[in-house]
Amino acid sequence: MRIENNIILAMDLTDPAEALRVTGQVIDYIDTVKIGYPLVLAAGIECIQEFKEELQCQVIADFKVADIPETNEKICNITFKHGADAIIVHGFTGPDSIKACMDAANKIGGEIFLLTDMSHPGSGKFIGKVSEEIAKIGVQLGVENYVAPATKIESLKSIRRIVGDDAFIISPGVGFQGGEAIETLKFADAIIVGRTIYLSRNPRKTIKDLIDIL
Ligand code: NUP
Repeated sequence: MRIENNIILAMDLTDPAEALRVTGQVIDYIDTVKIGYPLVLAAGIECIQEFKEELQCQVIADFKVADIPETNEKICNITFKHGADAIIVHGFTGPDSIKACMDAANKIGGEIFLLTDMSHPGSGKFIGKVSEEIAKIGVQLGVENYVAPATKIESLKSIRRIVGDDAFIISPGVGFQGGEAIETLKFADAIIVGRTIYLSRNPRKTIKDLIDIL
């Protein structure tokens, strides 16, 4: 996936009109928006198509898919049918569950991002302990895209080492969660930024200033 300016906006505002308005303010600078449960549960899954049509952007659905293979397949099919270009999938569920998402994506021409480790402090308790194994399973399955945390540079680095330079890594946790953009982009292909942009007084200036330092 090619991502303009290596920045993905995480749009987690829950007022649908506001979400569209604020995204519209920065869309000159980016072409990829990540939409997850906060907005989709508030606005309905049709918001994916609405964003794509109104803003001409790519949409990554952050549904952290984590079920049995048969259910994962259904979740992916519905998500892609509603216009998502890619979907984020948990890796801790194991290879069969991941594979079901890959198959669904391949059928429809969509992409999956495999979530290897998470950015919040509590992630050290469980997922952080198996993140390298998750990345290795991804490599064995032929997964091309990964999510790894900006708040844990050592984890991001080791995941990059495992998945290789040809893999595409996107990284959340820059800004509000403490991750640093320039350092993160040494190991990731794009950063995911939410509150720093959408809660800013001037989202357009904030994103332009961020791009200027990258
Ligand atoms: O490990 C993860 N950390 C994380 O923050 C995996 C994620 N998908 N996210 C998401 O990235 C989170 O749900 C939010 O949508 C975005 C980060 O937003 P912010 O902390 O920049 O506001």
